[in-house]
Amino acid sequence: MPTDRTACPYDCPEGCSLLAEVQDGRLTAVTGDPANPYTGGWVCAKLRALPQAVHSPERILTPLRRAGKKGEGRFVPVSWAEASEEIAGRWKGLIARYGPETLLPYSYAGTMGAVHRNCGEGFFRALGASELVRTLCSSGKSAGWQTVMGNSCDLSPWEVACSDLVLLWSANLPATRAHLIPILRQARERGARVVLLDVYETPSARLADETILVRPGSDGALALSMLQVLAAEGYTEEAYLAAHTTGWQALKATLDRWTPEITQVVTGLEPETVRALARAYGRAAAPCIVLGSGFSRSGNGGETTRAIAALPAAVGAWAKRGGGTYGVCSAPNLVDKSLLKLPELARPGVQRVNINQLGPALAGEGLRTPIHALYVYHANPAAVTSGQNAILRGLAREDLFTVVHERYLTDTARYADLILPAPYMVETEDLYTSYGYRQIQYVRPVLAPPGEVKSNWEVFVLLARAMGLAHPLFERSVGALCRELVEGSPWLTAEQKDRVLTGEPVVLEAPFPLPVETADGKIHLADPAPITWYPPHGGPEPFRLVCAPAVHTLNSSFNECRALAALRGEMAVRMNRADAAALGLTHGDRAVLSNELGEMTCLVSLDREVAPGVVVAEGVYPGPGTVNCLTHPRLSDLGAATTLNDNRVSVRRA
Ligand SMILES: Nc1nc2c(c(=O)[nH]1)N[C@H]1C(S)=C(S)[C@@H](COP(=O)(O)OP(=O)(O)OC[C@H]3O[C@@H](n4cnc5c(=O)[nH]c(N)nc54)[C@H](O)[C@@H]3O)O[C@H]1N2
Ligand SMILES: Nc1nc2c(c(=O)[nH]1)N[C@H]1C(S)=C(S)[C@@H](COP(=O)(O)OP(=O)(O)OC[C@H]3O[C@@H](n4cnc5c(=O)[nH]c(N)nc54)[C@H](O)[C@@H]3O)O[C@H]1N2
Ligand SMILES: [Mo]
Repeated sequence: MPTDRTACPYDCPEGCSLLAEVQDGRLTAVTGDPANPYTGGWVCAKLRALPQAVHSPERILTPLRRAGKKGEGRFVPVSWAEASEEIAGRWKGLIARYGPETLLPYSYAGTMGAVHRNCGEGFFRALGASELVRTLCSSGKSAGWQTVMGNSCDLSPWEVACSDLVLLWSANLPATRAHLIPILRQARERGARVVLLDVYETPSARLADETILVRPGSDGALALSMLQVLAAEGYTEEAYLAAHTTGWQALKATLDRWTPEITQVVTGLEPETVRALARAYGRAAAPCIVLGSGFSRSGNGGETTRAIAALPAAVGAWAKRGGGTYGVCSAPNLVDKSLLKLPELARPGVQRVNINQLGPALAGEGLRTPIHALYVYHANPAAVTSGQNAILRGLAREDLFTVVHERYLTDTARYADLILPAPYMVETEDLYTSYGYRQIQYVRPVLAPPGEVKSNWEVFVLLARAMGLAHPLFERSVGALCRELVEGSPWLTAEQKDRVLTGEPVVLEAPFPLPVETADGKIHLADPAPITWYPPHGGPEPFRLVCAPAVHTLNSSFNECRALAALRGEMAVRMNRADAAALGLTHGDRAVLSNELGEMTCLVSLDREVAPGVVVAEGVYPGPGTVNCLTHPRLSDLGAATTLNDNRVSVRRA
């Protein structure tokens, strides 16, 4: 069967290269492209189900205008000409009345393609719209890393095979990093020990020799305790610290505050467990921390990342093959996207709205200019963003003109005044760079878009004309933009650029040892102040709610796929068995989770061990009353990031 090259566009560190099998104009199968040495021939269940999503009868194929109440989901087809005239007319009227800041774009990562993900930023900057601060995912982790490591990259995933002690820290490989599993097996075959540090026994426990269940939000205290033991027992590499770090003496002077006995009240861990972990870390030849992001979505997520980032420096792990961290910043920006984002057009002092605070923004809280027009593209805030009830109230506002560019009727699209039909990646041209390793791939469409579907780029070109925007960006083609991005890359050789432009996936090796990319070339352990720990946001309710990724969906993507939804099953929370027993709950019962923001009813699952006092909700389900009705729009300490794992709830029988 003939196949065409394509690539996974989803927001996942794996960045898989794919082969698409097309028969009579239909996508019939998606497999892994062996030309990518990391992701090879294996592909996840989500992508195997892609043909079903692409050819689903539920797809939106024409522009639609709302015909019922907001949220009701009744729409009638209109032409692109009518839709674009209406958008331009409404926007021009609102801009004349309130100024351009009344227009708020809302996008995140439905597609990771360089052109389709980023071109809207240039478009809205050219209009002078409110700026969206896009910190929905792991910006707390990035900001904490940045203070210690600057722009340094960490390991490529295959280098984990050289480690002799792997800590899977807040990372669930079967859900989010499946191609690391065979690499971890290689490491174990060579004698490596693997320890999982999570708040519940995820499927990654099967890959580990030991599982340590930590209290959410306590990881920074745990890391500082490990540093205390390493320093007190002589496991630190003083020569490495002296040559490659600043601030070690200042940090060391604080460590007596963080003995395993003192931090036990925070971590809930036996001091001997922490001591044994620290000693194993100190004795390992090349310890590697595979760092996920769940822990960082907390009020103290940035500072916690600083504490974890200090560990490899303390033992000189970066100087050893396989030592260090994987999962924080595993690829530099291989291409410069300013071509699409047009940062030079950003108006000084323009109104900024944090992506996590859409609910408050739509209620006008803290804004100079009220938002009267919202344009949502490749994002589904009614499902994925904290503060769901406030968002739904905002979206229901009669004086808000909402346009949603989508593939099917998401929770957000239900509230649109106009819906514009969007493509799957097999119908578009784009350039993909993975954030989990150094990979770049240029992709051409393998199918014609169905109906009247238009890509993000095509819509912005159309709207630029309708709005009278004369910027030269919108005169170009996607192919020309991809070519310019590739040709401008300082990371690729001329030969690699040619290979990229023919559609081959190109994977780059990282240098060893990795350069420390800070202004002074040093790792900073006490800048601006020694690394510390402080409590997460918390709240009065007895349980801490943690949101974890589901294996069969990706955020709210793939909710459109019936087969995957069936595999994932009904909405449920996992909890600690003793906690459940104390509430009279058994496996399969229904419970109500509540706090001051909202209420959610779902199944209780007791099939996996969960740290005491924790409830875990995997996945993002459709509909109101889902988990983000319980999560606050509060921001993290560093990076103004989501704190969706830092919320308290009460639990009772339904
Ligand atoms: N199948 C699937 N794949 C995905 C996604 C998905 O939803 N499903 N999401 C995609 C996206 S957008 C991203 S950002 C990436 C990464 O997605 P992430 O959500 O960052 O997932 P992980 O890196 O696996 O880390 C999550 C783990 O952190 C744990 N955790 C939560 N709080 C704490 C804590 O305080 N301490 C500790 N030690 N652990 C904690 C959770 O229990 C969970 O097992 O994956 C991408 N890939
Ligand atoms: N409770 C809870 N909340 C979460 C998470 C969680 O695990 N649990 N995960 C968090 C994380 S890590 C992240 S990164 C965010 C993700 O938040 P989002 O980036 O909003 O991700 P998705 O839910 O995947 O929604 C993306 C939407 O884009 C659409 N789309 C895809 N491609 C295109 C395209 O080319 N054009 C257009 N116009 N639309 C397209 C898809 O159909 C889909 O509806 O959610 C966060 N929220
Ligand atoms: Mo994410």
